[in-house]
Amino acid sequence: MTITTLNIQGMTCTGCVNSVKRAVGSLPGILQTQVSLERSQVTIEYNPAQVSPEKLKIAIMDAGYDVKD
Ligand code: 9UX
Repeated sequence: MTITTLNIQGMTCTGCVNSVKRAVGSLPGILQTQVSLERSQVTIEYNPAQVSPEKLKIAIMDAGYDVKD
């Protein structure tokens, strides 16, 4: 398994946190998702055979948030 942390722009309330969690959680191969509103970060544990950082990024951007590299 692999863990990555992405920096998110545009999360302003706990509703946003839940939206990001839901968007990431809808992908295959996600084991655990932790979102920090304070740090504007999401930490995701995933199976690299099933999902890639690029797919994680696209899912978050589709949900309406920006991902900073
Ligand atoms: Mo809170 Mo975020 O009302 O997209 S859900 S601002």
